Amino acid sequence: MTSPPPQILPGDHHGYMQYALSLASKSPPKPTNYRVGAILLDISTNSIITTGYTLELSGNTHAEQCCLIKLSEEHQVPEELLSEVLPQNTVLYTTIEPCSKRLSGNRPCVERIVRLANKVKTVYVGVKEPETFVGENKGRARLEEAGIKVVLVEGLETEILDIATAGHELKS
Ligand code: HJL
Ligand code: ZN
Repeated sequence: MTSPPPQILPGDHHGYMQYALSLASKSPPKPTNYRVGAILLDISTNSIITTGYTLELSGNTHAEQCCLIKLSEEHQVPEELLSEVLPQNTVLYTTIEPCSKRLSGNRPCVERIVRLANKVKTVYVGVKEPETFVGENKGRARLEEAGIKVVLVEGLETEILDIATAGHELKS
């Protein structure tokens, strides 16, 4: 379990990104991916729906994917049908932009989020994905095509990338 979040004021994107970063720092380092933290927030009530970080759950799991798997287990609803249980105004905070391609070939997080586009209105990202693993990430464009707004929250880039690449031999 994560420790309860500090009270973050509605619209404090920097505050939520900082909290997502604290989640990322719990992720075990792995040279072939990034340590990422993510939060799903109900903006109507300013309440956290769920959180996740890279490799939090067993298997090769991404932060955003962990958020969705945890919610799916909680509600006993398959991941692809989560839009049935998500609040009307859900937003996602993630320290690195959601992936559009994975070296492992697993389903990219962008596809998982696009399935929930009628509920997930905005994705706040702390940095664009560095090009180390999969070249240019098409995540932002794919989300925007699906009508999801993508907003870069500035100011934590250095810390986000430091935590994301901790344990990597060749830092990007
Ligand atoms: C995001 C994560 C995570 C990445 N990106 N947004 N959240 N690990 O939790 C993106 C990176 C992939 C590699 C390797 N990382 O993770 O491109 O093995 O981790 O499927 O492409 O792919 P796998
Ligand atoms: Zn991903």
